[in-house]
Amino acid sequence: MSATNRTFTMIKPDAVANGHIGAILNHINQAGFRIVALKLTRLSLAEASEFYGIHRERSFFGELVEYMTSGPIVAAILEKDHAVADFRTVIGATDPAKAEEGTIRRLYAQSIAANAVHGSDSDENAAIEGAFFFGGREQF
Ligand code: 3AN
Repeated sequence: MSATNRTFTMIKPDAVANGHIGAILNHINQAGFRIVALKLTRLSLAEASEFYGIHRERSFFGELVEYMTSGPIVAAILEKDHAVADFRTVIGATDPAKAEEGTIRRLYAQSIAANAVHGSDSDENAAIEGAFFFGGREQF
């Protein structure tokens, strides 16, 4: 997939369980992102460990993997100019208590671990993360 104008997101287990899929997808569309790929799925322990491999040495890695496998998630590839940076603005800070008013995490997140959504932190990771979940025929 082409980088620079695409990012990858997950609606995390807390937000799915709390019935926020529709509101969050609407928020994403209203912010000007086009949905390129979309699925409801559940990560295995092995998949979550691979996806978050960059955080393997962090103290919260076990908690993160356990949490991300606790229920279904929505995975999506999103398209917009400056997608990675603009989506980070739309979701807000990692800790929802520090996230700006009106951001997805401020509106829908529970805690720093259960923080409602993931957003890629670079074009390179957006491409890797999108390819982790979606084949070419699942991207539109
Ligand atoms: P972001 O998702 O804002 O880029 P990262 O990359 O620092 O944040 O962290 C990845 C994920 O790890 C976060 N989305 C969050 O779910 C979890 N996480 C980060 N810091 C903590 C922490 N101190 N305790 C528990 N989970 C954390």
